[in-house]
Amino acid sequence: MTSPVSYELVDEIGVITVDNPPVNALSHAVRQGIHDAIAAAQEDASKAVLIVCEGRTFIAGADITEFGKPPKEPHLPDLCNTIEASSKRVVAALHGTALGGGLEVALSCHDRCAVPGAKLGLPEVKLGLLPGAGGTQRLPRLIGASAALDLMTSGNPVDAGQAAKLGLVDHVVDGELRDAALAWCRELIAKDAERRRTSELTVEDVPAGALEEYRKALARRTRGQIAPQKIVDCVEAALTRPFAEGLQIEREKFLECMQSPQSAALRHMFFAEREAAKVRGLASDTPLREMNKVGVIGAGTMGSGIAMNFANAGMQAVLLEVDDEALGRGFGIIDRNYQGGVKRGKMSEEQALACRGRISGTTDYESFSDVDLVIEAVFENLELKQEVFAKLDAVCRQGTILATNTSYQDVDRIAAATKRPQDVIGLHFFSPAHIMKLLEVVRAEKTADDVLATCMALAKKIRKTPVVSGVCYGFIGNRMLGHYAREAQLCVIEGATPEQVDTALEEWGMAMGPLAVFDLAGLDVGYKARQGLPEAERGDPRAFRVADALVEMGRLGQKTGAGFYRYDPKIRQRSSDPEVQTLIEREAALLGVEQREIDSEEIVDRLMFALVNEGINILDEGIAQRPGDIDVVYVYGYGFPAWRGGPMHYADAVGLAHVLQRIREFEQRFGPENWTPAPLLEKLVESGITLAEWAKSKGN
Ligand code: 3H9
Repeated sequence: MTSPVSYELVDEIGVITVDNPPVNALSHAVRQGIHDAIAAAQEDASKAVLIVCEGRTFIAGADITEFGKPPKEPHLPDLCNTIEASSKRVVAALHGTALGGGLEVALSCHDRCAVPGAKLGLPEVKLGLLPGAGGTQRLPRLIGASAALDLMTSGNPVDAGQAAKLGLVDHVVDGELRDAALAWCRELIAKDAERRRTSELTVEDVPAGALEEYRKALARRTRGQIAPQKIVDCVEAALTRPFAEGLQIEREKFLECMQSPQSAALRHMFFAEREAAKVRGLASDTPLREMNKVGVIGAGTMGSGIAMNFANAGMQAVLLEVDDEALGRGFGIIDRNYQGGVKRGKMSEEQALACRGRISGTTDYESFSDVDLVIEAVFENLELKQEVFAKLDAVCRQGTILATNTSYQDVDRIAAATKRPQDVIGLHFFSPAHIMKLLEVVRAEKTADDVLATCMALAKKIRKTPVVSGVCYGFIGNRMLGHYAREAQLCVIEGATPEQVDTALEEWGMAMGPLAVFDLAGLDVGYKARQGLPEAERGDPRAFRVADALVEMGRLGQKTGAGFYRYDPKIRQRSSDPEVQTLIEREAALLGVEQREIDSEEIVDRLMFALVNEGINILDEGIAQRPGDIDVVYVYGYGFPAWRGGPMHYADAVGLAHVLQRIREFEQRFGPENWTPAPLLEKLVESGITLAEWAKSKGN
């Protein structure tokens, strides 16, 4: 097998070229190749060595697919030490994304140059890890402890310009990288510039107590996660111990992270997100429809946010409303969102203006005669949506993709309102639509392959994470949420306070407890959705008694200053409300439910296993393609902690047998209406395989 690393002498410079597509990850063959080339350079006529990569990027990190397999020499930390110890100057030439182990290789080089567009970062924390090839020891020595901590605990990259300011890059090159880097190497040789080994630098001290302060703030920001604090431990070692000892400490902490369930969950999420973008049975060469101009119907919070996504990606967006007043309100939302983005440093004033300039308004359906895609975001009502689609069928040119942003309605029935059901699809955005990453792409019975392929590609263009769902009430996310929401509210009727339920889930890792989420979304949303359903389909009436009563009292959630909680009008902080407690007790008495103490374990298990059980039904019915897709939906759309890997990964992690046992207990205690074990769960437990193994056996 040919090596992915080649070595050649170009005049007096030994050039090491890594060519390991797609991202030049440091597989064993790459490590070996660099190691051999550095050894060769010690013996030949080279005066300096250049490490450069082919393809779209410099080395983007260790090869994650090798994690968990028996490690093979040369190990990456040793390779980095070998590079740094080289008797010949070693220069790294960076382009694309120099990440993780890739940046650690660059840090062990004596000089670094980069093209202006290069991004440099240590994203290990996003995989539940820490930089494990000397990064935690070299980075603070090079750029100072404080900047190093920020870079490593956030995992976010910096561009070449910022990197140069930090001292992470020595030279930003113009023109073609390889030639420019060779020219710079010649300059360094000619100047006989001092060779700097990062490990020999001293770390500038930090003020007393600064690390402790940093730890506390970090703990608040990264609640529940272990890797960020271990990064601080390593930086502390860099500040207080000799380099070699620091490396040892880094190694220990790296291995602890690598073996942690948190890292397993985050690595699962990394691959699940990429898998989710692939649609089973869809040929990779499916032609894509051209997408330049998008129409959006409805300029409420949702429609306005949706339009911004396309404008931000450089596309034209036309917003349609019933009259100018409604359009004005929509543009008001858009302007506030852009101003907020500028204030938070997400974009410059000029960028915001340019994006805003790509959104126009109309009150006339005829304006949609030349759009490539329409997304309908009107009120959740099937008849209304069918009317809208019939109108679109009349005005849009052939080939326009007609999408609905419905959260619940039957996309097949919406498609049937047109004469072109093959062009109809669901594109379910999550609120706030210009921020939330998840996009459920609902494949209806007759959706054409090229429509689906185009929407998946479009999702990437507007920086969303798409997950394909089949048609059912609520699709993947909201169908499962219905079960989670039911248990949250039953816990309340049975005696837990709203605060207790939310705190239990938040301490477990959810971004926000369920009842606080309902208050944020508006209790009237669920209320109206229930009113739109036949009584038999509304679910357990005991579950919604309190929420319905709150709506009838005018307590719609945060927007009215009160819902399950009372809200401080200035800072929107929630506080328990005795009035709600009285209401709960009254409703429980009316329902004949005897209230009792409920502990956090029961609350968490009931909510989580309700999610898991329905998720498994969804898989069994083929609504979701694979368990990882469900995890992506929950992590990117519902505030599920990524470090727990989504509900399906969580079920595998705690053991499906345990999940089934708990569900059977709940069936005994609370009845089979709400608690019937998913048949696939029973089958998997019987055959002793995990959901991940089951998915693999199905070719996922
Ligand atoms: C580390 O370095 C540990 C060290 O500190 C210590 C060790 C001792 N390995 O994302 P894309 C695959 S930890 C293996 O769609 P993009 C990916 O699965 C690592 N495979 O492209 C996908 O495969 P497929 C620290 C990898 O252009 C394909 O490449 N580094 C790796 O949107 C294309 O990926 C990171 O965490 C990898 N490291 O984004 C960086 N990376 O086509 C992780 C990617 O079969 N990577 N693949 O689905 C990324 O952030 C993005 O992939 C990147 C490109 C920004 C590089």
